[in-house]
This record gives sequence, C-alpha cells and structure tokens, in this order.
Amino acid sequence: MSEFLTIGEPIALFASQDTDQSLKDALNFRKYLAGAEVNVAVGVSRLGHSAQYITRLGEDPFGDFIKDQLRENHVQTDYIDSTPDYWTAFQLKNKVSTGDPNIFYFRRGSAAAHFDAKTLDRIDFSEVKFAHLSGIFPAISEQALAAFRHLIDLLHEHNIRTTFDPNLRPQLWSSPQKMAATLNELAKEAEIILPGDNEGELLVGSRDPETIADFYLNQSERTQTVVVKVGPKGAYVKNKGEAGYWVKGFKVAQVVDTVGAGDGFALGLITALMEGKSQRDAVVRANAIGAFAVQAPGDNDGYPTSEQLQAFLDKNLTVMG
Ligand code: KDG
Repeated sequence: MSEFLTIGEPIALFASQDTDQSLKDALNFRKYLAGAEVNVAVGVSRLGHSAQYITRLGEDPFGDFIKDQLRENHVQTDYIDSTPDYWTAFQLKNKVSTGDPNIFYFRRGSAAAHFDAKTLDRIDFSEVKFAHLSGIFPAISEQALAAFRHLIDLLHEHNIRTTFDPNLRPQLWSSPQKMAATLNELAKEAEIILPGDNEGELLVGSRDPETIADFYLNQSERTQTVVVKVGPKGAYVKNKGEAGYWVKGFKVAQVVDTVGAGDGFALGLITALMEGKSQRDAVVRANAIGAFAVQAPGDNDGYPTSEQLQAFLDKNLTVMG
C-alpha cells in the first residue's frame, strides 16, 4: 500500500565526468539511477511519503542495479516484474559547463517497453492519494501506451488525482505531430498538467504560458490546473475559470546539471498537495526542489530530505522577502 504511485521506464545512467567532452570522447563515467518517473518516486520517498513504482526490468546487471537503488531509496516494488527476454535500458549523458547535456539512449525494445498490462490489475489503490504520469512511458512502445491507457482507466475508477508531465522525448516518437497529438489526448485525463514553456511550442504552437495553460484548461473537463514551468524564472499557474499567477523561482549559485529539475518540480508539487499545503506553497516547494536538482550531477541525487528542504526554504524565503 502506498500514498503515491507512478509507472515508467527506469534507466541505468552513465554520466560523464569529463567536462565538455563529447560522448564519443569521454572516458570516465559514473553510474546512477535515472528515468523521469522513477526520479519522482525517489524524491517523493525521500520526503517521507510511501511511493510505489511500476515497471518491468530485464534479468541483467542493470536491472539488479535498479532494484538495489529502489531498495536504498525505500521505493516500493510490489508491481515490478522481470524478464529474461529483454534488456533493461541504459543511457549516456555528457557533462557540460553551460546549457543542457547530450543524452544517448539504449532503450529500444527494452524490458519496460514489453510491460505486461495485467500487472496493473493487481494494484491496491486503497491508500493512493496521487498518481504521476509522464509522456515518456507511452512513447516507448505501443504495448506501453496500451498499458498506460489501462492505468488511466483504473485511476479514474478509483478517483485518484493525477499529474501529467508531457516530458517530450522527440527521439522516441515517429513524428512531432504524432507526439503532440498523442500527448495532448493523454493530458485530457489528468487533473493537473505540468508542461514546460519550451514544450509548449511543439505541443500547442506557443511558448506563452497563458496560451499553453488555456489550451489544456479548455480541452478537458477533468483538467483543473495547469502549471507551466519557466526555468529559473519560476512557474505560471492557472486554475479553471480563474486568472493565472506567477510563483518566482529560486536563484542557485551554480548549475551543475539541469536534467531531473522537471521531475523535482513535479514531486515538490505532489508532496506538498498530499500534505494539504496551499497550491501556492506547493508551487514554491516545486520550484525549490527544481533548484536542488540542478545543483547535482545525477538526475535524482540532488533531491532533498524534509530537513534539507525546510532549511533551504527558511533561508531563501527570508532572502526573497
Ligand atoms: O527527466 C529526467 C529523465 O529524463 C532522465 O532521468 C532519464 O531521459 C530520461 C528519460 O527519458 O526517462
């Protein structure tokens, strides 16, 4: 039983230690756990909430590594099975002094892409308060997309509040049009949508936060809130039938790696809402965890414990006034 659940593809990440070297030339790598949705599960658990992560692993050293990492991070694994027939995914990431790193995936035909939807029928939803969905899992195969739709039906049946992060990965889709059409249709099923302003261009043809928010609020009865992530500037929030508002981001001394910030944002929002905080405070926490994430080299190693988060908020909210 858990308060939170998510489904995704976990990845063994090899992050280069050689600054500004191409992936071809880099020689030194460190291994981490990655994958957008598993990042969220790890961060939710680090803040003291029970989190269930659903996936399929290969019976291989990466699968074993991921199981160990989940155990170390106290993420529940009741709905993870493994198969000898397909490999667990892995990826390479380079280290850059500015901007976003290059990422190369080895994930086509992975174990998670062969996820068995029957696993979902075993889920105990009785304690689940929130589910987080992202646009990556439905992109990895038709089988994963069908399972994703089945999970959405189950979440609706059990009246579970859902966040949806489009998490664009154009390399996983046959065309940008197919990506936008499928993700916008899936977004209709979520109460809260978390796009980035840079994703707006491909999804709704605009980077303007209000235009993006209005698109999603108008396309579905179910969607009540859109929170558009606008990098270090913070986030633009709009609820159905209300005027939008901004929540300022936090300044960070040094950006080490931007990957994982969006997942940090999602888990900050979700945990705060699960704890009954106001929406504005939840977005403040979302921005804060995004700031933690960009200061660490792995995708989820920078996420804070509750004590670290509180200390950061005490210090920085005073400074911001
Ligand atoms: O959001 C961060 C993730 O993107 C990263 O941890 C792994 O690229 C990844 C993916 O597709 O899940």
